[in-house]
Amino acid sequence: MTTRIPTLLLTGAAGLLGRQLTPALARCCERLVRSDLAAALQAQGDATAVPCDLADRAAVRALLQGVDAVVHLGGVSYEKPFEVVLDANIRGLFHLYEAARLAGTKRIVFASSNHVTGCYAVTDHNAPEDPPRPDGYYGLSKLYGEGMARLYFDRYGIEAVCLRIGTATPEPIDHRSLASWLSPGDLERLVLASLTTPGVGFLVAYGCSRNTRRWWRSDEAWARLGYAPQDDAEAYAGKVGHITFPPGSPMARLQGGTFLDIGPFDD
Ligand code: NAI
Ligand code: 15L
Repeated sequence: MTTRIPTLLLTGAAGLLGRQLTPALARCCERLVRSDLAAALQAQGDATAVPCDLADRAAVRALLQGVDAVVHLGGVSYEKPFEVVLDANIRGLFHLYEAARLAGTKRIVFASSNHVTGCYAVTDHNAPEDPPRPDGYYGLSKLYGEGMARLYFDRYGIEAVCLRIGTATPEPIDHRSLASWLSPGDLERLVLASLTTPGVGFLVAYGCSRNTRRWWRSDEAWARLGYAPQDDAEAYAGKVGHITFPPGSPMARLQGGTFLDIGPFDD
């Protein structure tokens, strides 16, 4: 993979991170194709992107035509009932990977999530190779996405970097994110490294800054990517450190935070 990608597809382009990453992604390719749900694009007044529902197999096949690499951000980004997660994150991943195989796409950078391991304790220091412990249907769907990426690398050679992103916000928002924060600058560095590092094969990495309080031991994966985070949430400890969850609650005990307070979804 050269450092300047001929055609790069960004899904979830109308979302928070999609909008944030667009300028940097545009610089690292010859042609950036941005896509999202029609309604999301309309809400942004965005007429230049390609509307596509990931649940629509034919539309996803058309979208991937001529695409060399993908930054896949599209999908449900929060804990929801299984049926809500199903179309975008389960069916959608299948459609994306099948379309990528048919189109000869070389690499997919997948926005996985820390919620793949959200049931680890806040006192744990887990690494990508430790057993998954999803904290809900959303986290489980991201684990499925990582499995899909592994399968399509092993069988069809599509390179994959699965980024278990922490809390990607302009600044840390609470006590929890003093551990999980991924700063905007580090997000950009991590995604660009995931796209352009040669011979990456298949890799799962956590996505956080060099936070003093970080839970995740991702140094090996970061070294393979040449990702050196530059920001530390500790600088915000005085500002947000007092924003905590009820002591002893699952939110306070487990890494997934507020997601542990959502569900079960009884009819
Ligand atoms: P977001 O919710 O702002 O953006 C997701 C985009 O996906 C939305 O624009 C939405 O319209 C689109 N989408 C939803 N269903 C779709 C479908 N069926 N077909 C096509 N597009 C669909 O989320 P955000 O914050 O920008 O996150 C981007 C990705 O990164 C998501 O996959 C999320 O799960 C992941 N992530 C984000 C984190 C964060 O801190 N923002 C942390 C961990 C993971
Ligand atoms: C995620 O996976 C979500 O997409 C994002 O909205 C945040 O909640 C983040 O995790 C987090 O854990 O802070």
